[in-house]
Amino acid sequence: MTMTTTKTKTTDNPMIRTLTHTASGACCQIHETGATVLSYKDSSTKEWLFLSRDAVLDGRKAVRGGIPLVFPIFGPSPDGSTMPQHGFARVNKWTFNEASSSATDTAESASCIYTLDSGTAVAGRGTGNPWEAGGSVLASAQLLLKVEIGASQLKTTLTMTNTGESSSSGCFDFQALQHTYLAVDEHAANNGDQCWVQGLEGYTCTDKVDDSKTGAVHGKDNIVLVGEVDRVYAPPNGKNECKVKVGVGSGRTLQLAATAVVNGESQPVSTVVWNPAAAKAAAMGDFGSDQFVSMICVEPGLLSAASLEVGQSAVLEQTLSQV
Ligand code: TA6
Repeated sequence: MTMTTTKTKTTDNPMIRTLTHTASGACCQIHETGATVLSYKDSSTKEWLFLSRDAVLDGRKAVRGGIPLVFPIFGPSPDGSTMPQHGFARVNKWTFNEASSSATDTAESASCIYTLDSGTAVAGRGTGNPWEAGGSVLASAQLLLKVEIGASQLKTTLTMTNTGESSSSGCFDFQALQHTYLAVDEHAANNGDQCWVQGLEGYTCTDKVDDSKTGAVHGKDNIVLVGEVDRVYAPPNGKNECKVKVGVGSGRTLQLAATAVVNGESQPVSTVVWNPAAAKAAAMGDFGSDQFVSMICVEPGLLSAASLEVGQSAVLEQTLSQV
């Protein structure tokens, strides 16, 4: 692997690159599988992201932690399709863009770019869907992730472009989400005073653990983690941007802001809050069974119906910052 000009360097694992912001010392690590940001350490070397101690980092499966990218489906595939849960973006090797003109290292930030062309995706396309390799209806997209870091900010911008030839493939429907795993200090995920989500007032909840709570409109109270939590919060009409504060232990608070634009038009961003709790953590081979107390997933996504015509693009941008 040649040294690049983007202040990135490979680590012991050649699939992982380190991006450094020279001016502040902040740095992040990115795995080529799924262009998954594994780690972001701010200028004080504080780690903001959670990565399971049992995460698989040899490219065989999606990374359990960091910021896996979910595309073109969120959740299990619809009937008839065999595409794995959360789609193919996070399970394929993305290309680091060596010559990327945006690879910069200035006083404010450092950045780099990874890309994936759906036609080169060898995993996770499944059958019975427009992404099926050699299928009759072939959708094609270029995915581009720009990772930008500063002293105490991590921005991940996912751009999705319909690269189909109008003759061979047309419009496709999609969902996209940044499956962000935040680290929680002092094993405090189940301590509502230390770990919480604030800012989803007026959002409508879909509760995948307790269906009786589905449809409720969230009030002013903080969302806290009691047992397994797996909820999708859809914004009220007119509130497209996601902007939440997250308590991450030790009295620290992060802000997570996210926007979505499809073909130039702002779209509503839903927010997923997830913690597997003990039983589900133990059932996942790549999740340290006692580590559920050290993480909270807060995941901004474009989950309402969206589609791209040939040549159109969508952008899902997430910014994590210190409050
Ligand atoms: O984060 C929300 C969610 O959809 C949960 O339902 C849970 O399945 C989680 O994603 C992890 O999914 P994964 O396919 O990465 O094991």
